[in-house]
Amino acid sequence: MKNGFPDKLLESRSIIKQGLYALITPEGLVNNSVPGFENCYVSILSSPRLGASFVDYIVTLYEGGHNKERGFAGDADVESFLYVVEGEVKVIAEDKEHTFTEGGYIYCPPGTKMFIENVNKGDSKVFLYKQKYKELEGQSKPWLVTGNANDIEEIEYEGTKEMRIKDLLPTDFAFDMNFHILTFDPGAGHPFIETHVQEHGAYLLSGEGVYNLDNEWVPVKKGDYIFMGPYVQQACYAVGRDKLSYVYSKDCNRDADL
Ligand code: UGY
Ligand code: MN
Repeated sequence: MKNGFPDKLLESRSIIKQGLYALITPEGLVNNSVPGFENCYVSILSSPRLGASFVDYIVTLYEGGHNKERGFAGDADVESFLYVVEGEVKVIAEDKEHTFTEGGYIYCPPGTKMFIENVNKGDSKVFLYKQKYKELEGQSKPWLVTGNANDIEEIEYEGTKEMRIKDLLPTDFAFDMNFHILTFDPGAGHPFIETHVQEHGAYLLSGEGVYNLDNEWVPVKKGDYIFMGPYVQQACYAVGRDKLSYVYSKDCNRDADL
């Protein structure tokens, strides 16, 4: 449910550039009825319709909300990932039960479904992802991974101590993508404007900043979502008093297709 009739002119910070980049702010999100999700507010963020090769979702699970019957993803060639933004969720995958609080995450390899349930007294919020897994000849398959970002040590990014990264998944060729968390101290920024073949879907966990997307500087803050397509220029500065941090996906460990 949104806020009813507005008392001001309608406005939006969202920017959509199909295939290039998108900033999607929380005010514009709508509920998508996705089979399997019960008592949840599900917003599809990136998708192939936007030009992404993956699908991202931000899902609020209301008290008792779940996807525990049909399950999420799990097609033979589809891998998936869940990150808990707030609350507490139970996930059953490969017949094992896991409970995750804020910062908790699970990666499910191709063919593994996730059965998700909110076990918090109030709402829980999760960032979800799925994409087609790209096999590598002679390489073993990826495996189920669980963890909590709060237990992972930060590493300086490209020699910048004010900007730090965490790798959430193993750096192993079995995996064709990784999830990371980048954190910027107030005033810190990328050491250079990146231009690379990989795509990102990023959910802002804290802080405020200005983000360079295709050489346009746009204000961003906690709760925003950014899609960055292949080769789009990208970098940011953290502004304000809090650290800016975001969790994001990045394809890796594979050659470019011809
Ligand atoms: O890993 C990355 O490519 C990351 N530094 N990109 C980004 O923050 N936009
Ligand atoms: Mn990047």
